[in-house]
Formats: sequence, structure tokens, C-alpha cells
Amino acid sequence: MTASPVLSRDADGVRVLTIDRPDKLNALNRQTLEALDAAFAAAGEDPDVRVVVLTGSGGKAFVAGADIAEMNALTAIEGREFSLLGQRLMRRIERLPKPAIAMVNGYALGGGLELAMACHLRVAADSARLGQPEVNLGLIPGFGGTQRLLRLAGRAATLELCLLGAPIDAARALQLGLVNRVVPAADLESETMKLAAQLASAAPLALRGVLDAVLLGGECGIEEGLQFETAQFALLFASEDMREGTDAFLAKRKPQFQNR
Ligand code: DAK
Repeated sequence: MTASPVLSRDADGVRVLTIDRPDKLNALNRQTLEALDAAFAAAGEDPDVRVVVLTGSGGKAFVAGADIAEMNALTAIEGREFSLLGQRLMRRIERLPKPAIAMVNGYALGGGLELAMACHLRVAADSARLGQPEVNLGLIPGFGGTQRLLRLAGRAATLELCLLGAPIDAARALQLGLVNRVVPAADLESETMKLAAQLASAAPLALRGVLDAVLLGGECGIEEGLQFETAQFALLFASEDMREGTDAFLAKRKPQFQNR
């Protein structure tokens, strides 16, 4: 049996998933996509997991893209399966009922940037380089890159990255809104885990409400989106955590959320 290309560890409600193919800069082959899909499905269902952090091993790359060697040998039928698998994984991450943070520790290229964009937040090392270089291979982004980049960073940035295919540095990615934070490479893990810990102690149902309102409501027109937000808002009045949060504020104490 070969070792899984995805490592998993838990600490205080945070599940850290690490793509572990450092000799191939963590490129996404089918086995890795399948392992990630299973890992995110499990994290989504586990009530003890409040936040997921995704990263790559080896210090040089988050993920340098889909596995070009494997793609090169695919038939059209296999290419379709590869595409469906990747799309399903990206959507699974995006619709995870808890926050997912991409800890971008190096190259995030092609499918790697698409993976990072499917996460809800992105923290990048100042040494990271991000891009959609598919045109250089005669391809276009195929795991939702054109669509998620457009929604994150707008049309000008999306056309620039996808047409030119050249990677950008972390500082420019921050300017474009493509990443949320840039930190010195040496502090990446500690800063990301601080952010994860903050989310892990927040009210899970409220976080889920935000994810639903932004990711589903955000795809509707403004009227439907506002109605959706109202419905999510009202639903939280049925939660014990909402009473706890407001009681704790009034009593000037720290809330203890129970995911109920
Ligand atoms: N795939 C496979 N192997 C890769 C790889 C990749 N994407 N990126 C790097 N590697 C491998 C290299 O081949 C090398 O392996 P060995 O030769 O040692 O066996 C090892 O990782 C180290 O890489 P380098 O020697 O190249 O390292 P350097 O520091 O010199 O360069 C680099 C680092 C990141 C600049 C360079 O490796 C590079 O340009 N990598 C490719 C980046 C890239 O073009 N990424 C986009 C891939 S295309 C689809 C959906 C989605 C997609 C496709 C189809 N469908 C819907 C069907 C997505 C496409 C992509 O992501």
C-alpha cells in the first residue's frame, strides 16, 4: 500500500491537511485529488473539527499545479474524469460548512492557485508566488480558476493572470485581493494557526451562516441575496450559541460556544 499523499493532524479544533509530494512540488495527480476529496469530506462531517488549514509540504511549494506528467498521458475520457474529480473537490472545499484556510507556503500555480481560491481565506508567505500559467501549456484553468479569480480579484486581474500566464508575488496578490494576509515566511505557520484558533473558538453556526450567506447568497441578485441573509440571520435566533454570545456580552465575560 502506498502512503497517502495527504497528511492530517488535529490540534484544538483545527485540522491541518498537508499535501505531501514535495519532490513534485505537491502537484495534484489523481491520487492526491482523491485523497483531498476524502479528507475534506471527513473534516466537514467531524463535529470536533472547527477549521481546516490546507498547506503543502517541503517549504518550496503550496501546490505547483495539476500533475503535468499525468495530464500529458490522459485520454479524453480520463481527462473528463480528472476534471470532474477536481471540480468536485474545489466545490466541496468552497461549500464546507466550516472555514478553510489556505496556508500558501510557496508556489501556488494553476490547479494550486485554484485550490487556494476554493478555500475561504488565504494567508501567504512573503516568498509565495501565485499564478495561472495554463496558457503556457496550451490550456486554460480547468478547476474553476477563471470563475473564482474573477469573483475574488475582478476582471482586469483575472485577464492579466490568465492571459499572460506569469506568476505574481505575494505583495501584488495582496494588492489584488487574491490573498487576505502576507506574512514573513518564518511566521507563516504561527500566524495562520493564530487565525485558525480565533475561528475555532467562534460560534460554528454563525460561521456557517456567514459562509452560506456569502457563497450562496452572493451568487443571487441583491433582492434574493438579502432575503437569504435575513433567513440565515433569523435561523441563528434558534441557536443556544446566539443566546450565549449575547448573554456573555451583557455579563462582560468571554462566551463559550457549544455548536448548538
Ligand atoms: N506537475 C508535475 N510535476 C511538477 C509540476 C507539475 N505541475 N511542477 C513541478 N513539478 C516537478 C518537476 O517536474 C520536477 O520533477 P523532477 O524533474 O525532479 O522529477 C520537480 O517538480 C521540481 O520542479 P523543478 O525542477 O521544475 O523546480 P524549479 O524550482 O526549477 O521550478 C516551478 C519551479 C514551479 C517554476 C516549475 O516547477 C514549474 O514551472 N512548474 C509547473 C508550473 C505549472 O505550469 N503549473 C500549472 C500546471 S497546469 C483540468 C483542470 C485543471 C488543470 C488542468 C486540466 N481539467 C479540467 C482537465 C490544471 C492545470 C494546471 O495546473
